[in-house]
Amino acid sequence: MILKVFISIACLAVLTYAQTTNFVDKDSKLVGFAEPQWFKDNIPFVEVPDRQIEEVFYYRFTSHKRHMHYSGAGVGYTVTEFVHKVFWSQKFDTINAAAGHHIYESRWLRNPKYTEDYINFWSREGGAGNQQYSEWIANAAYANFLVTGNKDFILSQQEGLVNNFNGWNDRYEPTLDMYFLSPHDDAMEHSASSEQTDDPYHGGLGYRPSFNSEMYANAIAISKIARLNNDTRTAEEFEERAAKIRKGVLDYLWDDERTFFYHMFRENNTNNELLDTREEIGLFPWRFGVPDPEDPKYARAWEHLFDPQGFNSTYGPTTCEQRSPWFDGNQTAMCCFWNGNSWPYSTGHVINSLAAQIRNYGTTNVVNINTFLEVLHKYAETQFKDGKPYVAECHSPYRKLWVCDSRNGSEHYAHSTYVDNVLGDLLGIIPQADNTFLISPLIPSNGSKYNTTPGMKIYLNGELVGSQPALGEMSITIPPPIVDESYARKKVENYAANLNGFDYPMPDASFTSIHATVWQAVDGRVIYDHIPSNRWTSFDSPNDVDWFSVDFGPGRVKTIDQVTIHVYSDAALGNDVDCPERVTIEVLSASGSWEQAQNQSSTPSVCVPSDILTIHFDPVKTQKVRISFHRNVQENLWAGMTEVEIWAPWPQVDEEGTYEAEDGYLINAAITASDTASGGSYVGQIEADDAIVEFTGVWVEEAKEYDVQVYYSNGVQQEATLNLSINNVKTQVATFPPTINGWGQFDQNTYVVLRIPLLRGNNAIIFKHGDNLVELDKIRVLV
Ligand SMILES: [Ca+2]
Ligand SMILES: [Ca+2]
Repeated sequence: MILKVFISIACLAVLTYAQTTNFVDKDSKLVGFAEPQWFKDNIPFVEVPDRQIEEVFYYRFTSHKRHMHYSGAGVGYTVTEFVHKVFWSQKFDTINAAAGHHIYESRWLRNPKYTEDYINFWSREGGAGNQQYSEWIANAAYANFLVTGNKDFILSQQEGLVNNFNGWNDRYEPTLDMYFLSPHDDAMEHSASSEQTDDPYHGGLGYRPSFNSEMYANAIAISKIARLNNDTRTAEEFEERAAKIRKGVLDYLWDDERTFFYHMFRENNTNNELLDTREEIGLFPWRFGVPDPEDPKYARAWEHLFDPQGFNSTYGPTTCEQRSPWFDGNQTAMCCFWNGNSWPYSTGHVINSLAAQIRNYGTTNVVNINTFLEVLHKYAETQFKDGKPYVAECHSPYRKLWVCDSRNGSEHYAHSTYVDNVLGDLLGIIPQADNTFLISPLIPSNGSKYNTTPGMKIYLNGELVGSQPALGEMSITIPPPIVDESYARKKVENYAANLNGFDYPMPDASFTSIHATVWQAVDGRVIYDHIPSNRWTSFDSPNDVDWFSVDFGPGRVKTIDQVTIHVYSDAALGNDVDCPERVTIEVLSASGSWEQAQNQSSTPSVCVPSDILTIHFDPVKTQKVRISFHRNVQENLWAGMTEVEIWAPWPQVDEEGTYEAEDGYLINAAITASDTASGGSYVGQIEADDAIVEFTGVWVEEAKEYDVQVYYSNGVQQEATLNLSINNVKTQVATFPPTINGWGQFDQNTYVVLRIPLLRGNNAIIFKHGDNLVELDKIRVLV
């Protein structure tokens, strides 16, 4: 194979929509894709002779996109695991179990906002969700920095990442220098290490090679970030912590006789005996650099990956070795058996580890480029269903069958790495902290393509900048990253999104099909599939024109100039929803009547099914927007959309540093109109114990303490308090004396000043219910 690397495409270190070098016919790779332009704007394009590896590569960007979840103005994007909310998910429907996988996949997208919003979420807003399951978020955040080169951003995340790390302190055993948790909390319910306990679903507490390697990697990442921050004290502290964890794993979890890393029970195990079964998690440590490269004994573990009695099966590694009495290769339960099934979550890790073995430890009698390709190919081949690329929760090791594959639930499941296996492992793009581009492909040296001489060539923005006759490691100097300093600052946000499914922004429609809901059109998810379903449609409506409206909230008037519709169509499937004939926008005027928005035009001019339709109009101030869908009556088709977005400047305030309470993320608190309130409304009824008013996206350039004015009312002659959480890092209690004007009344002189430590970038200031009642109008950060 001749390898050409197209730097402007492959090296996303350049945070700009730079000139690109095009060898790949992009359109041919995107046939049948919804929103093809998004992929052209965001993904690297590759060609791989292995058809399945390539098909799954492009598919996995579509599956990732389905799970990119716009979570609210000021928050931006998070990533979900399931296509719909599940009861055990945490804030903004997130689950941290695969957050590391999500970031490793997402780091290859050209627009850095998606990944940086998500990292910022975990480091400042995730809260208790950060310790719901084992995680390698700090490691992944640093890996993202290596791709983007955005140093300011990663430095700003240090305190939050340290806070997350310390959130695990109560699960650290100092006599062993290792962390413990149950298999369940390591994302593995029924498994060889849990079936042997009194609680086969969760399993007992234990020391696991997976989680401890992840915590080692998190500590290393924090130490590297601290070094970049010139914070020697933190760097040394985390280097020391990392060294201890690593020693713990090597001293206690490795078995010289059985040549593998094992789970070790914490309870009733005075002799520190290791599990009787090899589990796939024992192959995770290599990708995180835990085994000692000087000691050849560790490489023997790889023999078990290729052993038919070990992990080797038709559709990828089994979750535990097949010779184990706990192994079950014929599991048919839809959920939660990790004692046999092939599991993308683990396979992605194992392929990362296999590539790390070849690059950092060396080839062995069983590990080489050819066996690496076999394992990667098998992983790609596994990700098909009915002849099309597909991923769900778990796959049979022997049969062409997705075992855990719930309808309208685990389709396109976002719980694993694959894109990173292709770009980072197979093609060997190894992002560097400095301005070099390092590539070290794991590709056999044969084949021909591109009408050129054999070997490896690197093109940078159209120019040949590196060439060598054979495949192998190659490094070139690249220009420094062009980082838009203000990029991550929230300047334009979507005012329509409401992932809670209640209160404001509130959707409504003149008619809604029984197969759809209005809420799914504002839930931040863009999913064009028939199943999983995520849409509003007017299917079966008796009307020729149906409207869909979005109400920002009582008194909450915003200046807007566009509406973006993600057009749903199932006409190609023989169903009856397709592009409307025409879409018009009306806005609610100050006098309460509906008026046409002025000078409406659409991009594109003609609606394209399963794509974006944007309606532009003259800027107008309104509290409520109505979209009229003129359906295609002639062909008897109805209208539909998977999402509507109203992007507009954010925040809309007169003074720099001001954020309206009604613009925040609210739980059990009510937006209320008031003539005296800033922005036309305030937030009251902060009464329930779980009530929160979160000011999102509060931007400061510099990490330090700020005076923050909080404009409020307290209508009774009694002091009130609210409990503050600042970025989930710091907490304090704020006291609000009675106000003279009474409830719902505000003025420029009635505020308290809080001294609040803020971090560089987007901050989350969360007010929670305290004693008595307070109504909040706005805050102003004095810069
Ligand atoms: Ca949606
Ligand atoms: Ca207000």
